Amino acid sequence: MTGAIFQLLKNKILVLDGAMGTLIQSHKLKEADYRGDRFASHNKVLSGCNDVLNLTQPDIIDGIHTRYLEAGADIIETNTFNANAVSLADYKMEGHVYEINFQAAQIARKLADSYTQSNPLKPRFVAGSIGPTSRSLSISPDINKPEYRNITFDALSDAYFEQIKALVDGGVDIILIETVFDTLNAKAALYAACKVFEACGKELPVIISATITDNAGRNLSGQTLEAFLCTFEHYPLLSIGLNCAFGAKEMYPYVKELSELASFNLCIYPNAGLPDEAGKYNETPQEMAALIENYCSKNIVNIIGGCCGTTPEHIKLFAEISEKYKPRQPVALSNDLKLCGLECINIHSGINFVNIGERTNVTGSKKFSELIEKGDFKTAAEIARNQVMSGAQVIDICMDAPLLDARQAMVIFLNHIASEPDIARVPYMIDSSDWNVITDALKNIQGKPIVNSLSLKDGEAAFIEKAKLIKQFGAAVVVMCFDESGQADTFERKIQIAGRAYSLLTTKAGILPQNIIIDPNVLAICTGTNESRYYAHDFIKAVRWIRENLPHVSISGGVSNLSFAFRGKDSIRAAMHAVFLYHAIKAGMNMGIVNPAQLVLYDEIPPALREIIEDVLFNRKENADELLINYINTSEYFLKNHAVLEEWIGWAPADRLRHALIHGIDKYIVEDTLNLASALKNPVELIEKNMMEAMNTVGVLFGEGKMFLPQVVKSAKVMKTAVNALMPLINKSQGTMAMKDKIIMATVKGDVHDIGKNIVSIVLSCNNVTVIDLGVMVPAEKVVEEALKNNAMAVALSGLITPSLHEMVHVAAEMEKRKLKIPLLIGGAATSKKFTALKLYPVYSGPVIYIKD
Ligand code: THG
Repeated sequence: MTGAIFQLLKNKILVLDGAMGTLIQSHKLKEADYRGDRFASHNKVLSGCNDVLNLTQPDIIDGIHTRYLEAGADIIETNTFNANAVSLADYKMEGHVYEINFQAAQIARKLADSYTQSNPLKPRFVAGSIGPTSRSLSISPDINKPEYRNITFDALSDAYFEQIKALVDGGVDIILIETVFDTLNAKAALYAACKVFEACGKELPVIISATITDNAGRNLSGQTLEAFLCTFEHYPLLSIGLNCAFGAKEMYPYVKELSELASFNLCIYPNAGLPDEAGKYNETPQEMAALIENYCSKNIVNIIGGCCGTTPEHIKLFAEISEKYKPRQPVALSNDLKLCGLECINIHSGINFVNIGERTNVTGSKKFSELIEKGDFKTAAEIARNQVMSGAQVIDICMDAPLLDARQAMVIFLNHIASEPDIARVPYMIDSSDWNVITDALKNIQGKPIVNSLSLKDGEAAFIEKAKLIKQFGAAVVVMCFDESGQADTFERKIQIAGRAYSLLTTKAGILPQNIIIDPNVLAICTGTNESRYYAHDFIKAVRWIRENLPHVSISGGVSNLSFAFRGKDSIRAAMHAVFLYHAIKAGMNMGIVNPAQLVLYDEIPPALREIIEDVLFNRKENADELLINYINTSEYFLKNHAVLEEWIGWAPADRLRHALIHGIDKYIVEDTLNLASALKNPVELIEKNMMEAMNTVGVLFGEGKMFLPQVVKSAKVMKTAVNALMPLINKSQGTMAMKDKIIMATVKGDVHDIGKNIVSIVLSCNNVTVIDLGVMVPAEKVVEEALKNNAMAVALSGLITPSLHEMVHVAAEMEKRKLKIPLLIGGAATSKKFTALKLYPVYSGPVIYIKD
């Protein structure tokens, strides 16, 4: 039966039922009805406790299911949304969880079976409804105590276990984890479901359905839809979904987005419109059916149904619609490593390097360690923030220190930073040699983190067992090249262990290769031992072998380990790291634990020093170590130490501006920009000449692999700061000339890049155009609405990444649909003349113009 529904969904859109609560309300039940005979003397008010009705008014629940089955629902939901111990405690009914769920499942089971029997061609299914409870694992209920939670992962998953066990015993076909406002709560539910499946010896299909609570398309705990999806991609869900919160109309852009991303079926069951002033959902069956038909006709859904305010009349129309259209085809799961915190990063082959901030590590930073020991988590969080601001795309968090309760420190720190969106945005790497610290961490992180690390040092059995748990939590994993006989320090040992670990993880633990990160051990060089002369080169050779022989893995390492012999000499260490990374990245290393604030450019290192470092790394000269130490002791580069990195401060303003842009340093950028602009009649010249020249250099360096993406992003951020500082001057230089025409500008949905667009916007402003800049991640519907509302003379779209092209086609089609005739201007790195001509021109009948620069 359970495989049947997967099969059925390949060819058919299935219909889920409508609201339970709305129909219960229509019975206008009184307190005495809720209580029935059974709970007549219960010591707490029961009105509103819909779940208890399974025991006290089973006929009413039976009747509601019957109406939905009659209407044509393929799947009916048990009346158990709040039937867990946490929620039922509000009514002092927590002692009846098992009974309520079992009974609810039985009521639905019997009806579904009898309908299936009477028409075997239309099998009916029962989904056990699991609500989110009113508590959140990711959000503190007390703003003064960001690390505080009113429930733990274990307590919540225990409560879910009890509920799910009863539902399974009662005979449900599907586990439906719905109205997810906090992804960590849903993780606890899925974790419990897996435990139940293990206990019962059978696995049921699972659906997880999120509810979006803001217009940015995020859930309450701040995750984007893409991150929400990424969190569950390790599990073979029957379907991912969206329910509640919005009506079918408002849900459109989010359904579209999920439909383009999800490798699962997609289930939607919106409310009957938005609530009116009385909180009632009034969209009629016909109105809502038209919107649902729009989804079906576009083939972007697999399961349709209704949430708040929907009735059997709605479902009847949905059932008719579902017969007319083919279901959506799920997207193939990619081979890219995807990670997420509140936001998702997709480490595809176009990204040459991901940097992981090393400073939130008690053994790697004295400052961090002191703060954690003092219990000053707030200031410790600033170190995390600094890492992210300096370009870390992941942060490595380590609390392993002899005098610290690492488990406790890890959980407090994680909960603390969970309420800092500019930190929690990025995925975490949990760095510990204590397995308990890792499992505690996994229970306190929403999104998809990296476990750092597993190794074969305790043998295969322990390795596989831990790997399976990591898989269950959906994390990626770093494998250190250690085995039963210790650390791999030669090329041969590194690749032997890497290959062995890869094959065990993929064949015995079911981990996908893209979720494996191999760390071939960066070891300290120049330590005086003969072995250390080979460490760097063997690492780089191992990287190349792994890249060529272990498909789809990532390769990482603790880069700062390399230069331990030069502790305290930060500028020389930074130079060594830069040269090392330049070669390791070329060989295929795509991630590294680094201090992102201290990355320097390969090209900026004095050639003589670069050559000496390369002699050391590749063991090219007998006395290479000596030469390096000599250089350090005598050269200006070292003598100046930090000063060398700040030498540019004495340069002429235009050179300073250029340096700051290329290096992504925002410290003096406003001051320098304003200074230079004040000498110009037309401040725009500063952008057109100096700034664009610097940004072109960044582009060239990036193209040559001499800058990593995070560095480019840092440069772009500084560019933006500079442009913002110029804005008031530019506005002033235009005087009070009246603005004549309006242009709508937007970076399309799914894309956040807007530096280029902002520059274009300034240039246009200087030419007497009123620019209405809608910002980034703008849905097509919004672009068109604003264009109509403002009677715009043109729409200009920008996009930097490839998926944006697809979105632009969508905008063009939307403009055509709404009968716009104004020019559509297209720009941004991902776009081209060819794309504009072949993909956009045919879709839109107004002028379509590609803007190169
Ligand atoms: N592989 C994996 N994980 C790792 C490592 C690795 N985690 C830890 C470590 N190695 C990577 N992290 C660091 C962090 C800091 C330093 C080195 C490696 C470092 N810190 C300065 C020092 O000790 O001199 C601290 C200076 C200060 O106190 O500010 O060098 O290889 N998977």
